[in-house]
Amino acid sequence: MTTHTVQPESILDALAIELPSWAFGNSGTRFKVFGTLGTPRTIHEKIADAATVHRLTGLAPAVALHIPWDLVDSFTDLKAYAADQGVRLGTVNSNTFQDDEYKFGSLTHTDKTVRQKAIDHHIRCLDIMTEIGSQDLKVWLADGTNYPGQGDIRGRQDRLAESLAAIYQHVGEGQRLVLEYKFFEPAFYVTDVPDWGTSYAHTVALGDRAAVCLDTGHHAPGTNIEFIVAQLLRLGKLGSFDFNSRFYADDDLIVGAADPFQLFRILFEVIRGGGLSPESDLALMLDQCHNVEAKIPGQIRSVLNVQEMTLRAALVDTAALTAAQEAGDVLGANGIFMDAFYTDVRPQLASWRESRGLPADPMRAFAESGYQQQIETDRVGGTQTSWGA
Ligand code: PSV
Ligand code: MN
Ligand code: MN
Repeated sequence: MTTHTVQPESILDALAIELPSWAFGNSGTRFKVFGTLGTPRTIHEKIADAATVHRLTGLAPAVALHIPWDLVDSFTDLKAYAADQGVRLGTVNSNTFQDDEYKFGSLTHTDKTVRQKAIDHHIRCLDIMTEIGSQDLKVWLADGTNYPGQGDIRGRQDRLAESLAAIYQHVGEGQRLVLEYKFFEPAFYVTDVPDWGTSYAHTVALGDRAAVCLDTGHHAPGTNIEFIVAQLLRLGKLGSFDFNSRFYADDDLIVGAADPFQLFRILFEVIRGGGLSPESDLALMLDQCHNVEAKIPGQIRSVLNVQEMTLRAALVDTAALTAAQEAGDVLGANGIFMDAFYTDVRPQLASWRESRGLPADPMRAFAESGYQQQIETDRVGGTQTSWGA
């Protein structure tokens, strides 16, 4: 049995959380998308906002792109722009859910021309990744059906496997395809990649350059997510996380807001399974939208929540825990676990920040920086970006 124990300080130094470009754009529900003063009009402005989060927290060195939302003429120039801002370009998210042709599916579609269009889109994303030096192609599919009998469940899996294999041939050295699952929405009956088992089966069939992406908001209520984390890490197939939190469905709220204890339990298994050790290539990312709250502080709060629960999880006395578990001391073991969860690490994190030249209180530092007022003055005219555009 391999148990990974870590020094809390080294974990803090290693923690890096990618920010999604779309978190800085407007977002909402099907009822309303509210515009906000200062919202980025371009990917450059999104990157500038993401870099601000990193400058104040030291936690967010990369920005994930969504193609075609973040398409530019020159990705080489965009890479240089990001570097100037102090961040790098990270995961590339594909998008096969917005074109009319995809009404009945993309990689699973019965029409070969539609499947080929979706495959070609992913190959284009891989080319962009090569240009910007990005590791992960994240594939989330909206494919599925709404009514029993509407589609051939099995045939759709076969076509999915074939399409993924065609994309996988183009995954270069140092690159990975991470396949994200989600139990429902937009499809309400069958979703073609609904759960970790399906994602696991497809990524095992593809090979070593494919792994599972676990989005914390993509499970049925009551699902034990930390169990899935433990299992996928054991199997060497947990590629990446999309962090967010939810009360009901795929709410995309601030990670750790709805259930900090769940986040703690997940991060405990991440550490336990070696996901934060130096040799791990597990990628941590946020996948959130800020519909009513301020976006940049929303992202700052999110990465701080992940950091806080990571440190608490690292504080679990694993030697004492193992001893209690092996002695059958149920309440003792649970008590050791809970002691770490209830530890207030905020003063320790403030000192960690100060020792690295970061503001002790990043939320406050942002509020006092004048950045928000500046972007509200500067960003007039043009079209504000939003989820889906
Ligand atoms: C849709 O559910 C979704 O939120 C997935 O989680 C993707 O990661 C994200 O959109 C971006 O495509
Ligand atoms: Mn996601
Ligand atoms: Mn989602």
